[in-house]
Amino acid sequence: MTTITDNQPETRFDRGLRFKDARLERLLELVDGGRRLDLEDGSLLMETDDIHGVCSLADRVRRRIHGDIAWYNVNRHLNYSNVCALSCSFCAFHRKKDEEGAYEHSLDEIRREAVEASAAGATEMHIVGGLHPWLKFDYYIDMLNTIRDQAPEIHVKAFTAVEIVHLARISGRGRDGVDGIRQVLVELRKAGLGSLPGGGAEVFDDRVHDEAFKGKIRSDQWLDVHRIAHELGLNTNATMLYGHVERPRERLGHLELLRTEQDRALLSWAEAQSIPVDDGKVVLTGVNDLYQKDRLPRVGADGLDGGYYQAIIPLPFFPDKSKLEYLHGPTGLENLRMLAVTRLMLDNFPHVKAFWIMQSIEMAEFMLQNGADDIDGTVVWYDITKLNDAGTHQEHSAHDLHRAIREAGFEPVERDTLYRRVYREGSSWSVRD
Ligand code: V47
Repeated sequence: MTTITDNQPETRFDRGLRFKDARLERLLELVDGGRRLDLEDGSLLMETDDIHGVCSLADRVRRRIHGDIAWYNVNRHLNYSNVCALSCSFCAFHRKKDEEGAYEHSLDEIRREAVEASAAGATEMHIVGGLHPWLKFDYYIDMLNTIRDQAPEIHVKAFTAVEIVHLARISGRGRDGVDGIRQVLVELRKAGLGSLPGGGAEVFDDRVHDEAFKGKIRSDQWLDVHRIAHELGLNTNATMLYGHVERPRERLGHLELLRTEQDRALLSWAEAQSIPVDDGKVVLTGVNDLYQKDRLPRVGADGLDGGYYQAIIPLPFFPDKSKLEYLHGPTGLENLRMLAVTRLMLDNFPHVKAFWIMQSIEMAEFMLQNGADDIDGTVVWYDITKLNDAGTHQEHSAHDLHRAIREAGFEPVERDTLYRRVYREGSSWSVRD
């Protein structure tokens, strides 16, 4: 039994939690009662000195949903081109067409990448790039067809919302309208698109938009793309890029918008699956709740049964070589707090991912104990950010990921993109429900 001595600060050892900041006790009650935290609660989580308390709350929720499991996948990221019509001030990845270092992958290179990924037993290719001013829509369709021809077993998670809007424009399917977006998504899905990654969301706020990524789509269009993808049965992810010019309240506003969107997405999804809904909401209650056998969102021949956000990935800003290089970027503690706050505010997102490429593997391990349940995958190639002067080759083997997850005290579970368990013998694998 633990005893509290007189010279300790006011603390409570209630259900194993000890808070230096007694204001967090009210949040413990809310969290334990499955009640939603509001923006004021969020502000408290962002400002309290008791980061340990915030992390303990997040860990509690994470364990309720995922128990002692932590997820990873065997994947490959592919950044097909860094040529971009935009010049966002936070971004060090983009190049103009004739600038030194500009590149675009040919279809042959993409074919080779798919063959290698398949031989290595990858279950997913995560594909994103800049808004290339000259590549035609056919290039993107051919890219998907090529991958499907070479590696039909691989799930292609590709194109951020801003790329989808760009494709709607260049394909002539519609300038900015939702009809063009829908048509493009339908065509991409036919060619093999399996889901959308969460990139490009940055911070859903007009002030921040105009200061750090003017020219990019605003939040309404980003959310439109994901909403339409959900309506078409595709699952998607979401991100938040923090630690640059945004304020804590703007981060919370971003999370709140995502939470509202996910409420709506889950409700429509549950209705489409004939899943009974209590009190007009779908609640995450237990380990892998959305994926229980009788509730499994089966992916049919044309992938019609998804339709919600799977994971949120908080992304820490890397200032190096960007126009915002004068900023220092978030500290490790800020990253930890943001991850935990994300877990606590997004009570309707099944997964919170600590992307090891941007957090470091050591920090991702630590984050598993503080709200995260996923660390992304083997990655192999990554060009958008480079931690500690890494090159484009940034890889951890499945063995490394296992070790990291075990070190953090969790059981590693390999998943596919839709969070189904993967059973593997070497490079052969299958998913079972
Ligand atoms: O969209 C760009 C961000 C994102 C910088 O969906 C930067 O599973 C920090 O979205 N500093 C790409 N971030 C990464 C991404 C992602 C990663 C892992 C998994 C998933 C998923 C999605 O990186 C971009 C942008 O928001 N980014 N430049 C920078 N200087």
